[in-house]
Amino acid sequence: MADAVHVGSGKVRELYALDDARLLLVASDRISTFDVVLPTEIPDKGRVLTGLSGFWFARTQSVCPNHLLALRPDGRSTECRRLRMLPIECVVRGYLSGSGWKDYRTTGEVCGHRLPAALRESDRLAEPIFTPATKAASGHDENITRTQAAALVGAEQLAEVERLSIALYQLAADHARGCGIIIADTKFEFGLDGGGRLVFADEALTPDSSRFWPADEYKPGGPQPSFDKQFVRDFCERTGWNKTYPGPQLPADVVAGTRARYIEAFERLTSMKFSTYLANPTTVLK
Ligand code: Q0N
Repeated sequence: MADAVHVGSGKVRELYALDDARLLLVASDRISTFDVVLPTEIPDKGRVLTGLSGFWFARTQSVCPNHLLALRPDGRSTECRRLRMLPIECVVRGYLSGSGWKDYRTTGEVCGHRLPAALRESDRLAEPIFTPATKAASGHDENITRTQAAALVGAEQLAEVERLSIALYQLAADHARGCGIIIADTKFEFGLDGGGRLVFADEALTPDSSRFWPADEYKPGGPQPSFDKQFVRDFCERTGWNKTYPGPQLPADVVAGTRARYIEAFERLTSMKFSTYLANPTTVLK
């Protein structure tokens, strides 16, 4: 890290340049809810998400090349290839939730996909749909149609990231379902390497980039509990917090319960003990 140059910040991650060709992505233990980063951290959250991303990158190589070069021994830092990122977020939805549900309710469509009438909140879709978004000036993601996305990246490029996104989602959602986790939706980012080839980048199918739901509690017709953040959300609702900065501090039992849920997601999906990952992060790549 001595000569890594800080080049960017997300809400809960930091990006450093190692050299012209490589970046270091560092996942913190910060947690956000209702779009606000809370003052209390969840110990090991960044390691869980880094390990899960590594797991999915290793298991989706046959679908799409990715940016991962190495996981560092700290378990929270990923060395990756430096790419030219596409200016769209590649969202795939297998279930109707969040902004997808909101848009469907008001227009009957999501990003130009006309859906059947009378769907309920959290219903499973007959087929997963590709629903791209852009980073709006506000920092908030804004859903766009595939026609608008094609204007940003080109029709050919868009068709290819749509095909890859759906294939990645289907592979992961099928695996997760066998582990008792519904991946309701997820957001992918792609970049281009020096040869103009598409590369799967950023984080891969983590609870921060996706909606994870416990399958045994799935009940369409309303919002679903979050696999990872539900204790935090419930606590925040109980405090009467108005969901603007700053957020409340979390009590120890909420921190411990939330940490346990992240680790449970890791262990269910990877079928590996989290302690094995901590002892040697590269084990998740095998
Ligand atoms: C990159 N972002 C958006 C970390 C995540 N492999 C790459 N090459 C070039 N640029 C990026 C990547 C990746 N991944 C991705 N920004 C730059 C998300 N960031 C926000 C800050 O924290």
